[in-house]
Amino acid sequence: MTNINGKRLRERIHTLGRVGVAADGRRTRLTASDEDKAGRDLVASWMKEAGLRVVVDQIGNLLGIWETEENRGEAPVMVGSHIDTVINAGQYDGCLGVLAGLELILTLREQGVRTKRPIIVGAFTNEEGVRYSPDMLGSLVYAGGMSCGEALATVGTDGTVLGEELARIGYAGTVRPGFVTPAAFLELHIEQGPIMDAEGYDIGAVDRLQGIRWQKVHIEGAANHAGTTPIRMRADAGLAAAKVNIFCREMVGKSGGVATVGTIAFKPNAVNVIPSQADFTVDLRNPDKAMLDHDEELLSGYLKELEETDKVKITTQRISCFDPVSFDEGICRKIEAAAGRRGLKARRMVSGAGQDAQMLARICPTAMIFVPSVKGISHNPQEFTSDQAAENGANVFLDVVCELANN
Ligand code: HGY
Ligand code: MN
Ligand code: MN
Repeated sequence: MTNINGKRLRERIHTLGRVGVAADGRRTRLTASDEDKAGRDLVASWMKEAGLRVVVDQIGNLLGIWETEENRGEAPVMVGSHIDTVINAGQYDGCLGVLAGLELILTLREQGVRTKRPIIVGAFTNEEGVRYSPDMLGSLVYAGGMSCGEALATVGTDGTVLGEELARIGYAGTVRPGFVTPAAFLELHIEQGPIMDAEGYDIGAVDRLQGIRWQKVHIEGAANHAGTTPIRMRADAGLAAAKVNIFCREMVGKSGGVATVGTIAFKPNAVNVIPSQADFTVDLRNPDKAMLDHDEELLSGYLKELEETDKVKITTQRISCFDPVSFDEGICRKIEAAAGRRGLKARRMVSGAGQDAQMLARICPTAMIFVPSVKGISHNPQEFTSDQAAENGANVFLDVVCELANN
């Protein structure tokens, strides 16, 4: 049984993890930022060092291709994830999948193993969707779910244009996204939730992924004096925003979904002025499409009610809309069997997070492998996966990719 080089994988996770850490210790590599460039440059250098053909496509996806004289031209097995992060992020989200993908190729080359199919490892652009939305943008374009032109024209939360920023950091590639359709796609990722850690599982065979809906909400009220304005005369955009957040929490308590108001800004944002404007985002998710659609309808109805009761005007803009996805049953069985051969405890999992795999599933048989996140913490610098857990996942990843690349 071939094993990956655990020491090299660990070192690279920590080396990449140091990229984009500011003086205050916060790690942030937002898409197409200077910090993202630094991460991309590092991973591209490792891909080159591994002897891969490095390709950047027009949406900035960074791809390392391992092909031989014998297998050139065969549909490849693709692995990969992302190396962009949220704000003040952990160091495993996405990065583990990219680095373990590179590691398995390095291991196979070093052990003189040859596969019938080429293997490609990818780092997809803008998986997190914090600066530009929707999230999973690079893999969405790669899978043909959005035109490259439209994606490149996306305006970020900071007013920048994605295509211009990719050019500025030197990652405006020339190759058409989707230039090759994989025979299969497999992504290794941390669970980012508490289940596997709490229940003592080593490997998650991810067979489903929940649906995601993101929307921007703008509430227009009336600025007025915080002291002199009687309650009955207020059109308080800030209060209305708070009511929406509570409504969403109560709504998903009934539907079995989750809701998050992750960003919010008031205008004029002064301690003694009733907010005239509130701008915030709502992130709704549910593994059940019908429930998710219903929650969206309930929220839309509530916003109309709120306009009456709170004397405000409310407009919304949808910025992400992805239905739940089922992954490939055959690959999930391979993951479970490979874990069993290694004496690792495996269970089926549903991904609560959006993933690049959900986009690749549109064009080829796809699945994911999860490894545990201690206490389920993620999108937080406390995010942690033990060296052994990462190595277990990377070895099962290696086993399954080998099977897929030789069938
Ligand atoms: O939002 C998500 O689920 C992912 O981290 N982009
Ligand atoms: Mn991720
Ligand atoms: Mn993430």
